[in-house]
Amino acid sequence: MLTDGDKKLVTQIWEKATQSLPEDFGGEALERLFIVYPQTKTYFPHFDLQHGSEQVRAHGKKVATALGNAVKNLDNISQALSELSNLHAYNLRVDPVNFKLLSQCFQVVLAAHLGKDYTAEVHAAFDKFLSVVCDKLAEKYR
Ligand code: ZNH
Repeated sequence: MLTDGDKKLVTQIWEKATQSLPEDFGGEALERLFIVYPQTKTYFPHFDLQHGSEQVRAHGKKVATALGNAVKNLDNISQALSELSNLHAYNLRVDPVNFKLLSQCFQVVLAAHLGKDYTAEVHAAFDKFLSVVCDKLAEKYR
């Protein structure tokens, strides 16, 4: 569970990220995902996955927007992600282990851009947040 302190840190760092990171930082996280964990590319046979791909950029934006929506609904993440959880479980059938891999990539992107602002405390809070997101996204897999 996220404490009030975690929620505050998550909200603050997300605000900083959306203000100061390149607009397509979600795409950057996806690009890392595909390079570091190439097995994840199998879910995107219909995408151009080369560096600079417009599809990856656009998809990264959707993923980042969904995360931003979860940040805005920290007291109700489950409901905020309910539709996406259905989509991933029933339509896309993404193995939930992959959610953790993408979370790692988001953390690296944030740390790389935010530098010393991405303190250990912020890292811990954001890690907790992402693991709640992963749990919620995997909730329908039963
Ligand atoms: Zn996912 C889709 C989010 C993870 C795969 N996604 C999607 C979308 C979103 C998301 C928002 C869109 C939807 C619509 O359109 O409606 N994801 C997300 C999140 C996460 C994720 C938030 C975490 C964190 N995914 C993931 C992973 C994977 C995936 C890990 C694999 C690897 N997704 C996917 C796919 C899709 C999606 C395949 C579809 C795409 C297209 O477009 O086709």
